[in-house]
Amino acid sequence: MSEEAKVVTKQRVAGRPKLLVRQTAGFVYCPGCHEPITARAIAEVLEEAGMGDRTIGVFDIGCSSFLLGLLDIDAVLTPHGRPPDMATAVKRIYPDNIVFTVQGDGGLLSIGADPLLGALTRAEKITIIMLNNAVYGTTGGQMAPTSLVGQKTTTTPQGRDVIRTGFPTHAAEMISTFKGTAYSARGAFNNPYNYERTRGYIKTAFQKQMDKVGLSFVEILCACPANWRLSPEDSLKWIEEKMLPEFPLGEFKSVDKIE
Ligand SMILES: Cc1ncc(C[n+]2csc(CCOP(=O)(O)OP(=O)(O)O)c2C)c(N)n1
Ligand code: SF4
Ligand SMILES: [Mg+2]
Repeated sequence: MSEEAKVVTKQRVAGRPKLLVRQTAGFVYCPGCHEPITARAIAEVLEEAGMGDRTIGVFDIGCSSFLLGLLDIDAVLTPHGRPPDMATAVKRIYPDNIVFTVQGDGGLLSIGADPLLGALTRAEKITIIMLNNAVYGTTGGQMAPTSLVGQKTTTTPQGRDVIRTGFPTHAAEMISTFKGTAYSARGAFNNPYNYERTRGYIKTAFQKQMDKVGLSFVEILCACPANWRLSPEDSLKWIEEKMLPEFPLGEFKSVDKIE
């Protein structure tokens, strides 16, 4: 083997971030679920910033709560919907640490709408990460505020009907309208390019918090093959064809100062 080839062979292109806990006793997530990818993105960003020992994650009840076991950082688990309240307290006690929440779309936009509104109104210097899988995943795929018009869920078996149940909530756009919001973006994990982009959004959101600008928010479109009743591959198509037209990706607000 030539010297050049040896270098290429040894070059490491991917690996497990140190803050990502090796799963030895089985993996709780369903095959094809995108939620655990969030842990990898967070671990990579924190490792790069050298902030692993100065970050506190606040986790909600829901499938996202299992991220707590994937990340080697300090963490709190709250009652359902309460992470913004808990994160407010934690951040005020540890103002120089990164404090973030991870919540489902149900946990943030319906059950937890009140804590969200409070944190937005007070312009808390926390980061909220919301996993949008268009259903209540944990409890069996009921309609969430983000369910698409016509989407069949266990509580809308004929499809979401706008007369009875209204329209999907666009969290990233809504949160960007609050004065106290420093950053709001929407990403997805449906392909490597979008993974990189979304990791960048998380990095920027944490940076806005470290710069003490205001509240930062990242919404992430996540496949839930188990409740969508699709294969992991067809779930990627569903994101591409159904979710992306309704929930466009990008940054909706990014400011360095709130005045
Ligand atoms: C106050 C309260 N209401 C309802 C529940 C039941 N519950 C647990 S998880 C969940 C839905 C979670 O859905 P979502 O937040 O979208 O997270 P996902 O599982 O989809 O990631 C519900 C309704 C609860 N535990 N506590
Ligand atoms: S129910 Fe859905 S969100 Fe929960 S682990 Fe399974 S695929 Fe993921
Ligand atoms: Mg959900």
